[in-house]
Amino acid sequence: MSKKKILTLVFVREAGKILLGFKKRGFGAGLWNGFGGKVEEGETILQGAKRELLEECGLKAHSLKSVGLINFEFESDPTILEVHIFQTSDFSGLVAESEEMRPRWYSEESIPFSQMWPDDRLWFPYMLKDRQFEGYFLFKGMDIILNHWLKEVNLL
Ligand code: 6U4
Ligand code: NA
Ligand code: NA
Repeated sequence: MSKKKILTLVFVREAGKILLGFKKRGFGAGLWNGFGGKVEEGETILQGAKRELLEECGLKAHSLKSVGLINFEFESDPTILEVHIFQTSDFSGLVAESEEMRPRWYSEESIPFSQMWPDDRLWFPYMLKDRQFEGYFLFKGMDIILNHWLKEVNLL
């Protein structure tokens, strides 16, 4: 039996720029990514996504658009990570560093893929074109993709 962990990942975009956070600790430390984490008991996926965004970078999203849904599996680990990816340009607040993340705006033309999860360079093109996708990645360690698929779909 494989267990599932439900996770969120939120990208804030404005005027050709995208907000990324440098993860300072925990899973994926040392990499740039969107903001997110585990959905907690008693909250919806959207509530979890908004909560993590606020906790990690100080911004309040008023609405979120679904971008993608990826299942990640790691060789020799039965846990599947189900990551729900969103984007928003509908937010308020001031960007603030947190214990977990050091935020920074990047131009969409200079996204630091060499310091991000290796799957990101494969699916970011969908997100940047406002297309929705579903996918699956099987990792060996944190660096090697053994298998994957990605396809464009319509999410709610
Ligand atoms: P704790 O420390 O337990 O509070 P929490 O913030 O709940 O952690 P965290 O930070 O471990 O959760 O969540 C992992 C984050 O990394 C989620 O936003 C999903 C994201 N993530 C995991 N694997 C990824 C991958 N291969 N590519 C990617 N993002 C990934 O782009
Ligand atoms: Na997190
Ligand atoms: Na969390």
